[in-house]
Parts: sequence; structure tokens; C-alpha cells
Amino acid sequence: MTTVLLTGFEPFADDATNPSGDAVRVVARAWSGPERLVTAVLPVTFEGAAATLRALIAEHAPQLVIATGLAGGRAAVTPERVAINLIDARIPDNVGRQPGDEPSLAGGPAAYFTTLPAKAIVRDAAAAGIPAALSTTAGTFVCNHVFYHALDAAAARPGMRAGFIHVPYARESAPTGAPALPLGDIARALEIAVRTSIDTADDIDAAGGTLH
Ligand code: PCA
Repeated sequence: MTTVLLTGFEPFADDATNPSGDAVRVVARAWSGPERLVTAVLPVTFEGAAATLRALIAEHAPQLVIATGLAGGRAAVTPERVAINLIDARIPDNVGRQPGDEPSLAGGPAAYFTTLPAKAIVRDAAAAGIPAALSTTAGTFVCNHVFYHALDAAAARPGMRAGFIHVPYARESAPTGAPALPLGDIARALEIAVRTSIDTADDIDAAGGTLH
């Protein structure tokens, strides 16, 4: 049976909630298969998040891993294309660590490309009426770190695809004035990302890059 691992994050910085973790819980409650869905809410700590993700991969041997996190300020659901081997934390993580200019994985490749069908996910989320766009940077904080480790794990596991999706604030809990989507739409977009990834072996050929 196909196993899917879908993760979000706990709250961090000044926020009381994190829509990625909340949306993953919504997807878990509504999931009706046929694949086995394993979900987790990761700590926003460099050590804990990567170790937890790797332990979940080792335990459940998923064919598909989709990690998600909050990108406060973005207005769309954004599949990430590139994970870079760089940590440069602008704020401390949830245990107060703030590494600067360190690799996510010493000796690892400079970057990995997502192995999710990112353009097909954008197409299908948009077709469902949910704002979606590709992103070429997941930043240099805990999300990019987890994204990098997911792809590094995938590189050693033929048959496992992995990637990362940043989501906007949820309307129900967004700071005043921040772009946001209803939590239900964020959850729906993640469900679509899972379904599209399962159904799409090779990404579609569509224009989707940016000029800057
Ligand atoms: N967003 C942060 C870390 C956890 C999260 O949800 C990030 O983009 O790195």
C-alpha cells in the first residue's frame, strides 16, 4: 500500500498558531484513503525537525513525503522548487538556536530540486480556486532545512519522492493586514498536492518561472 507522510510545523516566533500544522490536522481528520496517510507536526528547531522527519521516514518508509510550513506574507500556496544546503537564521528557533552560514548537512550537495510535480500542483490548486504559485526559495530557516533533509533522504531511497510547500497565514488567525487564506482552503490545497503527486509521475511542461 502507498504510504504518504504529510507534515506541518508547530507555531514559532510571535504566532500562537501555525496554519501548516493546523491544516495537516484537518487533512488527517478528513482522510479517507486509499493510501495510508501519516501526519506529524514538527518542532521549529533545526535539530528536532530534521531528526523527527528522518525518523518518520525510517519508520514508515513512505513513497511520498510532503512537508509544509508557514511563509507569513505570501498570499498563495507555494510549492518550493529548490532546497539549498544553507542555514542562516534571521530569528532563533524554538529552542533559541540561531545558526548563521552553516550547511544543513556538512558535505552534502549545494542544493536539491523538489521531486514533487510542483507545476501540476499549482495547476490543480488553482483549478480548485485556491491561489497557488511556484517558489524558488524556501528561505534559510527551519523550513528549508527540513526540505533539504527530506530530499537528501529521498536521494538514498529510490521510489520515494519528496518536497515542500509553504502556505500563507490562515484567515482565522492571521496578524492584522497579513495576506491570508481560509484554513479550509489551505488544507484542501495540501490534499490536492498529495493527490496530484500520487497521480503525476512527471511534472507538466508549463511556463512557471520568474524574472527575478
Ligand atoms: N515556517 C518557518 C519555519 C516553520 C514554519 O512554519 C520557515 O519558513 O522556515
